Amino acid sequence: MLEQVLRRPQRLLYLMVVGMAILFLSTYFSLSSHGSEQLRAHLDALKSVALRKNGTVAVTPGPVNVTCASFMEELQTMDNIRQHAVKGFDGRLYPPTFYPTEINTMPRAKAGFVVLVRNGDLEEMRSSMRDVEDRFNRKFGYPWIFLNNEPFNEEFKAGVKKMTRSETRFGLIPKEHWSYPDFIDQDKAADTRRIMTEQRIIYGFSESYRHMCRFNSGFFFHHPLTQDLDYYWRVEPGIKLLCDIDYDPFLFMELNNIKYGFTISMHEYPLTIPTLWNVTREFVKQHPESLAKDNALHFIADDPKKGMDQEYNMCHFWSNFEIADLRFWRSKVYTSYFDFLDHNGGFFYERWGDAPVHSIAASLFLNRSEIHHFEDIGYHHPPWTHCPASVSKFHETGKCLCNPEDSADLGDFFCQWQWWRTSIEGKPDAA
Ligand SMILES: Nc1nc2c(ncn2[C@@H]2O[C@H](COP(=O)(O)OP(=O)(O)OP(=O)(O)O)[C@@H](O)[C@H]2O)c(=O)[nH]1
Ligand SMILES: [Mg+2]
Repeated sequence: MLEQVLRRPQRLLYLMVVGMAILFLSTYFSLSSHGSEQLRAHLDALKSVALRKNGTVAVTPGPVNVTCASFMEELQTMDNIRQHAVKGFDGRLYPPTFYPTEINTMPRAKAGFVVLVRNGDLEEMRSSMRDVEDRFNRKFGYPWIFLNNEPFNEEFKAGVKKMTRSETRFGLIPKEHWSYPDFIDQDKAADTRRIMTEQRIIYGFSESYRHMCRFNSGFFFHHPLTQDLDYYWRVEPGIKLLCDIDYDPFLFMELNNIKYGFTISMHEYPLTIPTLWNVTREFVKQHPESLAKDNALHFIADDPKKGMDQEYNMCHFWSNFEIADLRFWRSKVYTSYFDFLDHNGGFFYERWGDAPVHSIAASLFLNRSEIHHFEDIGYHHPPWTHCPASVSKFHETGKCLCNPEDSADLGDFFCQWQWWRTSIEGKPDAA
């Protein structure tokens, strides 16, 4: 070998070039934490270049073709379609298949669905995903991030993966985000649960419900799997989407500088939060600069002249649906507020929900313009529904399957008119 190289020194040059190339490639993929994903992404990119050139590629098995927008433009006549048709599993000719996410070449926001869920909720979760995918995500391809206080089992992972073509992530919640902090007196917490059980307060008996509310109030936005996201959409098992969503709500948030979006608002049960408002007022007294200049206080308090010197009217955004900006929850003002509440102990000594905590924070620390009611997103979480009002925009157009008369907007229990009186958009037109 050495002799051969010495006889022809140019071979040494070839050997060095090949060696350097191998070294470069292996360093590139091993240094990156996502080496294999990057490799796959590169291969996918190469594949899509090939697709753009060739128009369509048959993927076996079955009559599945992949195509892109420019290729679609060429498919104008039956002859074109026949040319590009593919023989399917049954021997029939199939016109090219298209994936809406690929045709939609708009940039995406740094966003995803964040779901807190138990293994036992698999079927309800799959049902929620079916709606979210069909009504929205099959056109946009945002990832699903599942979080749990116990490890997800293989059945759950396989079951939800089957509901989407998008990326799925599965995260375990760190112990310190789902347990008693050392400043909490656990005997006192147990006493509260006993008293609230006697008083038949909803979820008053439940320890896990309190951990869930505390986690949703203070920690999900710190989870490592959410760190690359700016926006999230909270999805729960067993919900329904009732209207097509044909635009990207995350980009909508970004375009309009919106930090918090909701669909349904209602009153909280006062017995679950006896001291939350007083503790909040104490926080604001200590941090007056935390109040936004044009805040939405009028949503949560009835007299605009009285500022913080009045009672909380119990209105809150129903947080089982949220499209919001994670950077707001990670901000100094919100994290200081959460820490203040947490040290007060009301998540355990009372039964503070994440809905009033999020809602009070958004209403005080954000400007009105930074909060949005997604009037156009028809949504159902048992037992309540939001159905868009405008017949001409949402019902005669075939977008929605719901009855505006069933919408949880009016009636004393709900807080939609408190929002309309506060918001910049006001009440939507029913025509
Ligand atoms: N992993 C995990 N998720 C939970 C637990 N408890 C509740 N969740 C999730 O937390 C969210 C809220 O819980 P829910 O039980 O729906 O509470 P809720 O919406 O206030 O009450 P419902 O009206 O009964 O739906 C849902 O996404 C649940 O899947 C729990 O102990 N572990
Ligand atoms: Mg729920």
